[in-house]
Amino acid sequence: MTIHRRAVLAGFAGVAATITLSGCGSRTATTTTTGESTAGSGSTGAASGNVAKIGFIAPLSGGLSAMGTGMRNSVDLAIKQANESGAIPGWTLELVAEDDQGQPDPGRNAATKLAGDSDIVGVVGPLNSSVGQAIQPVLDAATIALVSPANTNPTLTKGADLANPQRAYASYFRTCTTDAVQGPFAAQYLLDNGFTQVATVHDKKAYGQGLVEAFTTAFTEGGGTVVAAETINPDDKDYSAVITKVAASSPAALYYGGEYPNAGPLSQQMKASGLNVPLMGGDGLYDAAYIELAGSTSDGDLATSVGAPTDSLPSAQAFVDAYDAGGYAEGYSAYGMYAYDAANAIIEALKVSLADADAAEGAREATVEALNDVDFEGASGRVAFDEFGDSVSRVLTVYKVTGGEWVADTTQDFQGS
Ligand code: ABU
Repeated sequence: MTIHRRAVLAGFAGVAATITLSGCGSRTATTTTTGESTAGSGSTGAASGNVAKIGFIAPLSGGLSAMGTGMRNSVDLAIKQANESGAIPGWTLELVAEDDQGQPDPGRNAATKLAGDSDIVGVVGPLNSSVGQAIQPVLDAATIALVSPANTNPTLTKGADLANPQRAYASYFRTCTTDAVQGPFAAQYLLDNGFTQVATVHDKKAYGQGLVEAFTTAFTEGGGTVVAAETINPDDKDYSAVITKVAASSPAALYYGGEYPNAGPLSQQMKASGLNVPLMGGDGLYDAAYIELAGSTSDGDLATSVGAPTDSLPSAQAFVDAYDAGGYAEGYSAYGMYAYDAANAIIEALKVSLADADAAEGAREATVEALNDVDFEGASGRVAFDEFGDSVSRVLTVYKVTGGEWVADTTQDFQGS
């Protein structure tokens, strides 16, 4: 697929995810959801020598596990491939995966546990920006590189004052683009398609609130009107009060900041109450689980997500084929490709930092430094980081629920903000 402005894509079906990890192939460590490292069987191509561990933190249980398990499997695949190819002579890589349940406190505990393991040389994760905020200081204090495939809140790299950006943590990088791009991309899509009166709702979390703020700024600057601005709580199940308030403003669409465990039921309850307008959100909605929760009335709902569709992206085909051959029980989901690229970014850095190292712990600082210079063609495209640790990619896709599946509508290298 060629990425171009206003490209129209068809035929993409969202990837369903189920629960259990399927071990496959090599000696590379895989993990339980409690974070205990367990060795698989078979050949690694690097069976002797030193061990260096790559940590992983994401939701492996709870409502967001459909995304987290796909991320974990994709990191597992990158590590297995590195071991099988002998990517780092004299070293075997192992994966230690921890479950953050999508919450800051378990995430912080996971980061503390990983920081205490002297073999850990880098960490992939987390999914949630609010968890990223919690674990950044823990891993930075231990000089451990953290590469997120999925955190999209811009403050994680540029600090709280986005008008005067300063790199927040030297050890933090991400392979996805940010909500400073995603919010305006969604605003432009709605304006281009005649939706000029829009209500917003967010879940008060770092990701949801930040995404709605970025959307609102671009939408109003583009000539749109936000006719209602409401919030929910992440633990809410009944959205009737907020739907009543939003409906009174007669929006043409509702823009939601948050993730699918809330967004799916919100869509379902909106439509059931008679508010039959599209719900649009960001990457936190882009999973088959959203459609399962929202039900049959979700046709026409919209989500943006980072990058081009994995299953039709030529650069991702080797990843998709290897993932399928790996026998994983869960789909790679929205962030598998980005997690795979994040793990390979760390592995590229380790080729430098472990070359002359005697022990993994001594290579932590050099791994962080080497990540600044990483530049390679990954599954998602070019993988490299700017002076803030952000991905150089600004590619995004709009997906629309069509016939009960996510179908790619527009992929764009968005330069609009
Ligand atoms: N961007 C993925 C959704 C979660 C988050 O950033 O918090």
